[in-house]
Amino acid sequence: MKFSTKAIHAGQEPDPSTGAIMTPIFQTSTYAQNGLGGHKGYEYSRSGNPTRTALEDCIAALENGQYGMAFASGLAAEQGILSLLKTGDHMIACDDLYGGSYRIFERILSRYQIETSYVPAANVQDYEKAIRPNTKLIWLETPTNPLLRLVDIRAIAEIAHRHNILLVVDNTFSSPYFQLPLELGADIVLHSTTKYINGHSDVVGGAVVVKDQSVYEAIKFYQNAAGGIPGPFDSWLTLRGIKTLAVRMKQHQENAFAVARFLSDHPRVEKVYYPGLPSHPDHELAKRQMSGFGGMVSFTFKGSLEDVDQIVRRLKVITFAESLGGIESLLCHPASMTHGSIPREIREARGVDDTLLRLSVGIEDVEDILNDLDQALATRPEIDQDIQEQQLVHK
Ligand code: P1T
Repeated sequence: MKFSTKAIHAGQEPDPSTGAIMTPIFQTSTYAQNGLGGHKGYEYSRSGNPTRTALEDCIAALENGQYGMAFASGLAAEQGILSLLKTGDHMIACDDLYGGSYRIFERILSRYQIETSYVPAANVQDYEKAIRPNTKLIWLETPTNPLLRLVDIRAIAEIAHRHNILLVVDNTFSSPYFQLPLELGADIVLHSTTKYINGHSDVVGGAVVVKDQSVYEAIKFYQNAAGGIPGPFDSWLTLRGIKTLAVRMKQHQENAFAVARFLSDHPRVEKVYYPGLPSHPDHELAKRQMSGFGGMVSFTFKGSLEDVDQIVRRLKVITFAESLGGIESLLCHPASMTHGSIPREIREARGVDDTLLRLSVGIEDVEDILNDLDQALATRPEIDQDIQEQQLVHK
């Protein structure tokens, strides 16, 4: 089956008891057992729930993996993967990544003497140099959050496997529609399903997809033992969102391209980060490794922190908010929001400074998004003049 067909049908047979086309919301915590050991595959909804199973099977099919596991959030899914580590292990991560992932590595894993080394995201050789005898995982985000650098999954997988290390790829930013890390050699794929997979900004969730049975069993054990699972209704909403993933991603990308070109020509914009632009340092890798460039565009502008406040207050169509991947356009200020948990010196050394803005380009009419950006980015004298003219008209 091809992508859209899987998104609509994988894991989702009509309900055998009623013929319902849509997977029912099995809003139950437990299941009747017919005598000792006499259950029909489900005993208790922390361990398994049919609505969640449909979601897990669908995401696994979309990632071309064998096993899917759904979690209560992207970070809960990360914890599931990190449960593969034990005290004294070492991990390598790309240096540009979601601030919450950094916070788990630095504030939670460190309590168990699990150390993380960070390497510049795009520098393949640096990953190999960072390997130690106790390195157990390499953790990539690609494209990275928020600078949209790309990491060569195939090259890093080759390095990881030569050293018996598992490769994790956080595929949240591209979604399986544009990138299939397991096909490129990754062992574990991670999603914040809160983002493109669900796509409607009404659920917080996460997912892990793997190929190998023993890795599956270890993470599955943790999922049940620690209990960070999504409820049936959130699983159902996410399944419903997935059905339109392909059409949404095409439109996100079309709009993002228009936004990236518009910003590149805007006098107030300093630098635009979008892997689809030929000027992007990883554009050639993006063409090789992805089947599209996604819907995220980051940029820096000429100005200061005070100007950020002014710009975001002027927005009318785009909303100033954390998160990404929903149908609506969201603008975020990583330094104070998504990456606020990374100490300033480290964050700025990695390129996330006060004038960086990250736009999750939605699927509204693109002219409305461009006009909104244009009026929000207008320099002060122009705005002042507009206001004066409006006042004159009203007089
Ligand atoms: O928010 P949650 O569902 O727990 O997902 C965490 C997460 C994991 N990986 C990536 C790449 C992410 O971007 C996130 C969450 N990110 C945001 C909330 C954000 O605005 O960047």
